[in-house]
Amino acid sequence: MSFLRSLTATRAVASRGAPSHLLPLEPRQTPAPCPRGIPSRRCSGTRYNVPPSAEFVARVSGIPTMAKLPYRDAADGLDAAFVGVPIDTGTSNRPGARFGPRQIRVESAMLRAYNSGTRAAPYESLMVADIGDVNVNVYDLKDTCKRIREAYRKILATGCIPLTMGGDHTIAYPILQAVAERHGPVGLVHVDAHADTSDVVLGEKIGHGTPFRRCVEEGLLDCKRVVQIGLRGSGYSADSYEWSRAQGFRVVQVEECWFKSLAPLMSEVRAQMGPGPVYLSFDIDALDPGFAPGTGTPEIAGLTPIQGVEIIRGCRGLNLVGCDLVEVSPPYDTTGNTALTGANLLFEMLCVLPKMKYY
Ligand SMILES: [Mn+2]
Repeated sequence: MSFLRSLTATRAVASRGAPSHLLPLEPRQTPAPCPRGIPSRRCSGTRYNVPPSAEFVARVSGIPTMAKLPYRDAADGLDAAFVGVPIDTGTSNRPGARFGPRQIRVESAMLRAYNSGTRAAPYESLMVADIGDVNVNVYDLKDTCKRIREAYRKILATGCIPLTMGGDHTIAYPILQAVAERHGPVGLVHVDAHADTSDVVLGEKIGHGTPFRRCVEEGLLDCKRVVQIGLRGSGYSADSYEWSRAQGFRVVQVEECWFKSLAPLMSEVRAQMGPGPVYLSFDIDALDPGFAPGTGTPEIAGLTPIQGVEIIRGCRGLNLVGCDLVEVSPPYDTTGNTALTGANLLFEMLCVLPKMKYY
């Protein structure tokens, strides 16, 4: 039984009060149009995929796709797609991010269809689905990068905006190769505890500490339109972010974020980004490990989830061409709250994509 058939059948049952196994499946019905100005989970345009509401379909039932959306095996016909990239081969410390996409999908069962804070209606605005995972090579990071680049070329060629579930931060490099191939050098909103601009680590050029160095070398970024937010932790020299600043990046160390709303910062970031294409890369370790302990390289005194949400909501109006949420490591996430936070941040990203309808 397909998602929509199941949803339709369950809705029909809910309205009649009889158990579903006693009733034949009904043909797909057209949901009622929304009364003007009154959004409801039960009524949304048929043009779009709409996840089943937990009012009618048990949250814990079904195969866990991101946000309970239908699964598709390709991006054709989609405006936006959730994609998993399950690797941790690039991780320097705690492993486990290869399980990130799977756990984010499980915890995403809590997500509902509307954004209560911003009144965004993503499933009345965009055709969205979960298109599964890139088939990575867990034995070979360079081959994995090639596979990611090729997979994202195909996704982007359809005009679909990828919302990526990591996976360690290495994946941002091949994703941005594909993004820049399509859009040219992009602006970057990079939220992270670390700059990820190392040159060589243990003799290797590819890893989760090097992606943005590689991106600059290959001209994938419009360096005057790059901001790094939340950077902190001990460094290999006194000025850990000198290289970033020398490229023209704006660096916002975490100390500049403590004890305050980041809404004013994001107003400046929007001015910095302008109308050009922008990629949003959010490492969950930007958040304080008290909130998000399930990650590979935690650093204390980080951002709050509120500040994380402010950053993403502050990207509303930007020409976003792709987003990722990386470094969720379920083995270190004993409560599931890191993956839950990741799922919610991905939903917030969906809710600021271009062409979003807000009530
Ligand atoms: Mn990172």
